[in-house]
Amino acid sequence: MVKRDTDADARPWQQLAQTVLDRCDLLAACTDEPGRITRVFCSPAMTRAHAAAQPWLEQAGAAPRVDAAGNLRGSYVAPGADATKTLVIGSHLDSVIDAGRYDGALGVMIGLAVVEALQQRKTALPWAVEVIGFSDEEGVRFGTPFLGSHAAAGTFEESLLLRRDARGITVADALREFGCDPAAIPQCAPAPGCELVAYLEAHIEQGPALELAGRPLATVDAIAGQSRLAFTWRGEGGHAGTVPMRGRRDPLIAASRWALEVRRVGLEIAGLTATVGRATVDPNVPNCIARRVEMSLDVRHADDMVRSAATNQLVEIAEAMAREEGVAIAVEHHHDHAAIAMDAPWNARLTAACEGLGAPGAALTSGAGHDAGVMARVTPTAMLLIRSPGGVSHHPDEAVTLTDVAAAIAALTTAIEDFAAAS
Ligand code: HGY
Ligand code: MN
Ligand code: MN
Repeated sequence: MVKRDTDADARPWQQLAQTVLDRCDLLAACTDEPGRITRVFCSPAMTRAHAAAQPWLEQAGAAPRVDAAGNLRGSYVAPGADATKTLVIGSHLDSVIDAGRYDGALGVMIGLAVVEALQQRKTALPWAVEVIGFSDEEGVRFGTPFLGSHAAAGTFEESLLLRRDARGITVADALREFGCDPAAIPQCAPAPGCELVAYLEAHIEQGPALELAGRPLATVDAIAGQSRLAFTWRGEGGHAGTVPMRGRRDPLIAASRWALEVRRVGLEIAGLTATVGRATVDPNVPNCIARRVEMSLDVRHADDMVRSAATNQLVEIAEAMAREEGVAIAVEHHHDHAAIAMDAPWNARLTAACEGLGAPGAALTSGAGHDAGVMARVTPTAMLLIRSPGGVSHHPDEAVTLTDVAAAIAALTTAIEDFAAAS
């Protein structure tokens, strides 16, 4: 798609894109679960991913380091650039469980490719360009996402260090085991006198919109807000063969009735997504009535008021159904992230760059959360979404095309060059 007068102009972008895809394949092999891609915060697989990527950063003149929050960072300071000002381009290196190979990793590798392209083109850069592979965007291990980007943005709440994973390990201990010093997390943010000039993130769209529209790329006008909660129902349990059906206090029935309501509310409210993605049953054996059931809830909407009202409605429905079924219920609010708009001037630059590549089109609202949603609170931030063939993500079938990745590298490089020329 890199539309140029001659194919020769497209070749450098295609070569960079091929390297990006090859590197994503190598990172995919860095997994905590052989046979599928799972790479969580501060895990052995993350150590291996850092070991794989550090030489790539080194070769690009972007001195690699791992910061106190486990983020992999490489800063390229061009001759004559003011190192106190930094444009950051990146995404996350962690994954969900049984993930695809492009969610996160592609954006980090595209960031590195842009640094390489800027050097190949001998672009004069007035500021440093830093590539960041954030340590935890998905929140799989500790249930709270964006640990790495909150540290880089300076918005990390110390209480997060006390969060425990399924084995009872705290965030602080996980960082120490990973070789990081949690006490130094404040130093992940820009030092006094230093400035973040912008944050840019390339990311797969993770949905069907671009493929349906026949578009390779899109900017993002806003990232939808998201709420994550955990619901726990408790009942009496008992023997499946001796407890009469009438009068049972079965938490699995209460939870299952509620899950259907989650879908009903999600269908009724335009633009809302409401998802039960995880369910656990205790003791989870066929001849026992459930004693305890836990379900997750993920609610998203571009309008925070709508999201909050829908979340409250689903809590009230859960409580009412628990009373009807004679079981106890507890609700934990794990995470609330407000919707946030992307930077209009940067979107204009990226839109112009996409148009120059023959890839025009309106911005999309991102239902998926991103580290950009954290960075946008502290610096001008923009995203570039890349077509997801099949619209699949958080799934091994995640895909991208070489041509679209080449277009993304070209668009980001062009937009950065425009910004540098105007700086
Ligand atoms: O859940 C999300 O939106 C992102 O993939 N972490
Ligand atoms: Mn994801
Ligand atoms: Mn992602």
